[in-house]
Amino acid sequence: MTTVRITRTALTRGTLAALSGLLAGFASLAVAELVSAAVRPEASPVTAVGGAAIDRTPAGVKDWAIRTFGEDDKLALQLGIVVTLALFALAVGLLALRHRRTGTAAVLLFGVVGTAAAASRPDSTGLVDGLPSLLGAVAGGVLLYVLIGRLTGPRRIADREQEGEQENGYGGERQQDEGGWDRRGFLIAATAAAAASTAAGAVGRTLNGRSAQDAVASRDAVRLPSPASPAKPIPAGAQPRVRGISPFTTPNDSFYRVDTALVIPKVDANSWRLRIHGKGVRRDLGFTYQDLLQRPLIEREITLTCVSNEIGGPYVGHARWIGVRLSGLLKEAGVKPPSRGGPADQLVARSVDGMTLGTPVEDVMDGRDAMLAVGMNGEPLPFVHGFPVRMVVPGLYGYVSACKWIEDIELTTFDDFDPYWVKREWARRAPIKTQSRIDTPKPFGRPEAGTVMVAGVAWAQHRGIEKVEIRVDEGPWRPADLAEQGTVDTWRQWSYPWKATPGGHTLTVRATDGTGEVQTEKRTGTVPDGASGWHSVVVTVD
Ligand SMILES: Nc1nc2c(c(=O)[nH]1)N[C@H]1C(S)=C(S)[C@@H](COP(=O)(O)O)O[C@H]1N2
Ligand SMILES: [Mo]
Repeated sequence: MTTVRITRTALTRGTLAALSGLLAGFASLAVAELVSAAVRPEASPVTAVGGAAIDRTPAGVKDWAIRTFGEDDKLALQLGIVVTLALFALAVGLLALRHRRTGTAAVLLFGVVGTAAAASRPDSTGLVDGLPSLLGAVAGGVLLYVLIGRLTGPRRIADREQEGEQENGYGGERQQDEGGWDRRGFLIAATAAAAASTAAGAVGRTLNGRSAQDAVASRDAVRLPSPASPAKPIPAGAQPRVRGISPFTTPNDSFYRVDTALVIPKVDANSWRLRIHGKGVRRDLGFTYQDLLQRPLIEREITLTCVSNEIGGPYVGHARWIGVRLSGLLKEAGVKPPSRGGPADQLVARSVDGMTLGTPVEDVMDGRDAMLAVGMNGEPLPFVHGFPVRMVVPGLYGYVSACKWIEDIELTTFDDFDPYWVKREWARRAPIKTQSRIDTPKPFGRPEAGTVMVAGVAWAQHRGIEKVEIRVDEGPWRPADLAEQGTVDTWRQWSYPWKATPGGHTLTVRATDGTGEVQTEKRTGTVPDGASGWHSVVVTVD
């Protein structure tokens, strides 16, 4: 009987200690969230540690994460961090039951990790960024110390208390009086801590949300001027009427998103500034958002593609962009492309979240419609797509051209500076490879025998698409019907009425770009400069 009681008490205390650890972890995060409202939302520990983790993720793993979790990759990462933290917190609670000081020190150690991560983020505003993690850890450490104190009394009293337990059952008044295994005290302290932490976390969340309100208001106030140079209208024949094919224009809310931002930057357009400076710049230039809107704007149809897009993958989208021609601004700053003797061959764009992207100066100034975009499909840029201003350069993968939340343009050389992705195994220069994708039928689809419409998209931005061909099983290549071309900077839709016969079949597509080059069959992965190979779909015809 006694043995059973003791075991049960030990078990309960162990459970409560683990719970204390969890509670301390929760309190740490909640206090950190509250403090981050006074610093900046990005300084909260999960965001900071997550950001640091993203930066240290090898290209292959990042690619795997994008493949596996898609655009939920960041959610998956944050969940991963929280689950890991929770497991550690449980362990630290148990440790603290045996060694109260060591357990408390472990909590503080986590705080140091968070503090270091936050303070060393590329967009960090300095040591203050470490404050949320630091104060959070102190709060968690103190809480753990106090809670464990309730669970452990001087040994003798603890022993006596176990006897008391036998007489009294659980939660007897006496235990508290003896100051030992203070169950009621523990429960009161734990409940209070849980309530206070929830409140602190909620207030922090709300305040962090509020700091974005100015940015939201500034976006709501934007009226995009009509462009001085409108886009060539999309030909009516650019969009074949085939069910299951991607729409020519991708709506903003379904446009793919790829970036490293755990918290989407909410930039107030009223305080936004852009600087242009660096090698070969005769005079530094600075612009406000209004400065840009007052310039003659160009409007262009441009298809964007991510280098992480696999064969047949979804990271490609088309939009109509409005913005300021970048070459014009560069010329005003006195910049010359290398072909005309300019000393800078790389343009490095920096975003408010510390991202750097490097673009060949030659490409930006060769007459293509490289722009600082302010509008996407008729509205100000959505926050996820870079409000207030982003770069768009036709023909180059996003990671070497499409800087979102841009705030700085520096002219430099490829020798002198490696931007973010280049430091992570990706190529310095990355023109978009010719690609084609079967949108319909879907892989492992079961179309009925008869005429089946095979259709999809092909892209080779800035070269254009000249031909798309389809192959059924190992049969001959046959030309697909090409929809009208938007421009060389847009993708092109195609369709092919296939006389489908019952059984399993493999459909394969390949495109030929505007220079006459046929899309290569050679399969390569996305690292370092984009995937190549043909897209195939296997179907069973009923
Ligand atoms: N600031 C910032 N800009 C960025 C990125 C980023 O991580 N941070 N990712 C780039 C990449 S890899 C791509 S493919 C495009 C994607 O733009 P989208 O999310 O608007 O589709 O943005 C580019 N611009
Ligand atoms: Mo990308």
